[in-house]
Amino acid sequence: MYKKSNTSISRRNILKAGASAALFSMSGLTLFSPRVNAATIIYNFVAESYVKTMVDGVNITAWRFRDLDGTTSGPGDLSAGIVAQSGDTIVVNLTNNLTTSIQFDMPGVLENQAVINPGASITYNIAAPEAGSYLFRDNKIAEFGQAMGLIGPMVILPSNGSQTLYDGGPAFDRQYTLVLNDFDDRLNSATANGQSYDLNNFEANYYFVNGLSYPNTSTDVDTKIAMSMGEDVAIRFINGGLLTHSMHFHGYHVRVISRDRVPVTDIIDKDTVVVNPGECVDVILPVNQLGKFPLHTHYIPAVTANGVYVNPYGGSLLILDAT
Ligand SMILES: [Cu+2]
Repeated sequence: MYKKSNTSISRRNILKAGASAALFSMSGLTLFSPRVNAATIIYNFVAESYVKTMVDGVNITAWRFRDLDGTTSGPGDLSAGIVAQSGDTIVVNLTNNLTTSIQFDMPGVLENQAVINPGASITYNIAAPEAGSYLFRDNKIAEFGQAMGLIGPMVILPSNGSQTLYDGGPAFDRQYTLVLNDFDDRLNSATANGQSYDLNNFEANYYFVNGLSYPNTSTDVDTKIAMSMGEDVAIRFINGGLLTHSMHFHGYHVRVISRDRVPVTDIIDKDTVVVNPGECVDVILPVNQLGKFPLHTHYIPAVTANGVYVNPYGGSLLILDAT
């Protein structure tokens, strides 16, 4: 993939996957209207088991957070996501519909919370923190819930309504949120069958951006990075998985603005950005040429789907499309 050219992404491949839902954008990430006054925003989430169809047609039992209100779903194939302004009050009503207990967790915001037993609900009143990108997840058995898919993004915009990555931070013309994670289908199968699985044996074979694998990443409006010449595009990488991904840009260089909301002071132009497990990395991509280029992890197994490489389908690879 390192030298892959845009011409190898065929029009046929791009079109055949069809259109996917765009609820994170539709719900307000890209359409977010800045407010002068703080608001209270209510999210009604469940944690549940479901069957997720992989890009190669294989069905896998997974876990997810799902927004019961539907219209406020997560980006791409993720079914829960939070968007608010700093200073808002975020109310999360979370019901655990799994048969095992969970522990809701937002690193840096909401930690060491009470366990939610099967069938139980807990309401969290969260003061929306400083602007930036955040991960929420299950932390009951560290990493296990994440490996099953219990993750979601939270995007906090500045309280002053400015279209910047943080208060006083760099402005952007449009923004995308890319949540990274990975499945080891043996772990999913064991869990579905009520068996335990040793995370030391975790070896992923399906890889996702916003819950999608290539080529479905290239037709989803939340996940395909559509850009216009001259824009500064903000990309928020949120790694909800167990693997480190070095996200590699073809065609462009980006500036790393912050890691876990800590501004990066020594900003240089890079074509590869490391995103560690649990980490949120915000970058700005200045669009200085037209064309279609891939953005993919340099952890090469992760551009496959159960060992199959890119054609006809793959993993954590998406398309940058500047028109
Ligand atoms: Cu490449």
